[in-house]
Amino acid sequence: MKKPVMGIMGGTFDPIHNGHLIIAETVSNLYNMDKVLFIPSGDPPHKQNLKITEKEDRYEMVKYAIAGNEKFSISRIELDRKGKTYTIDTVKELNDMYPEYEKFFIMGEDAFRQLKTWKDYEKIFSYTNILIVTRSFNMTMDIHKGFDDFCSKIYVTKTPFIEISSTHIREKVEKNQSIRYLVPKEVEDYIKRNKIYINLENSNKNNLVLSDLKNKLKPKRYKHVLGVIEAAKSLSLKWNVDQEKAEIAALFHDFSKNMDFEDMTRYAAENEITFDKIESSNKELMHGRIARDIAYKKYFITDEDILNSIEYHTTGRRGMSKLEKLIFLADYIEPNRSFPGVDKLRDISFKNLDKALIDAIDGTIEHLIQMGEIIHPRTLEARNYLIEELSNQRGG
Ligand code: DGI
Ligand code: FE
Ligand code: FE
Repeated sequence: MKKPVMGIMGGTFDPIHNGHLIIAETVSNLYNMDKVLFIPSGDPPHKQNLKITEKEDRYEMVKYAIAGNEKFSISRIELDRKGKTYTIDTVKELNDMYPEYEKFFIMGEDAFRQLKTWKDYEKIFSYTNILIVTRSFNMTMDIHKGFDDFCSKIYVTKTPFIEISSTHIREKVEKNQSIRYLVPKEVEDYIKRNKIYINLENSNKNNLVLSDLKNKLKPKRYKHVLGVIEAAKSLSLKWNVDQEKAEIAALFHDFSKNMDFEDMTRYAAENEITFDKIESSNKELMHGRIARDIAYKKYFITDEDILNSIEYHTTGRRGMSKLEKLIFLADYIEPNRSFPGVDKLRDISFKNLDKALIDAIDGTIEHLIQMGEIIHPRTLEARNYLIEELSNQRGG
């Protein structure tokens, strides 16, 4: 009886695209494959220097891409392997798992030409055939050269020439261009939903704000804002807060920081912003409120929670939302801050949000006392409220 046939499609799949799927479908038909196994790579030794997307995201994208094709399936063997992953380990493991199958390890021509640099490449042939996919047979005339002992294990197949590359797709997403028809719809949705390949410096919407900020702020302050965005991003992941909201609030929080006192007073008058007596004599206590107004009026940010986080980032207030807390803290612990104790506070920020916030507010208050400054009641209310809450949590 004929052995069942299996194709092995390894790859980074960052992201998987229609080119991969068309190749898999083509060879699976040509070779009467019963199964094509997609194996997203773990930590590929050949791509050490490149930044690779979180493996679980790559796994999910492949899963979505192959759903609905009963011959296609996915394996975690490389993702779950500790340390570097080598193809030799993978094909050996597959041979143990599926001894009854005739196997074809599918690879592109360029990769095949590198094969001799792979770990134990000769042994690979004892576990599987290799199936080289190429755009044109002319280019592969000499492909067996140097592989005399393994000729019978090397197959070459022409597949449709589809010029789609993962790199190209990542660039398109970064530039906010469409990737429709390049990847399956479900993969496109996954990328959008999880904001994969969007890097803040490059994404269009925030880019506009950033370039405005760069003009308005002194270089050091601009750097601070980038730091707060970074800190807000990691805190939002840790504390399950909407990452996009956190980034936007961080982006705007010090928007008016380098305005001078007269401009702030004028802006407030023109925009019907009222300040209490303590605030109206201190530009530090005004910059958050004005930044809120600019974000709302000039950049159409309407989310109340984002706007409050911008407004109250300096003093805090009673009953702060999680996002407000997070922005206050991100401002305090961002990577460019270097006051004594900042590392300890960073540590606490990822363990106990309220505790970290109290410590940060205490730090501010101590600083204000030393400077002989007036403490705004909101700063005190924020602290008292948090302490009450924390003791209620402990008591209840
Ligand atoms: O804008 P940043 O420098 O990134 O940080 P921030 O907005 O938290 O603080 C700005 C300044 O405002 C800082 O020097 C501390 C000061 N500040 C914070 N709370 C109070 C305050 N100043 C007074 N007078 N009263 C407060 O309650
Ligand atoms: Fe500020
Ligand atoms: Fe700030």
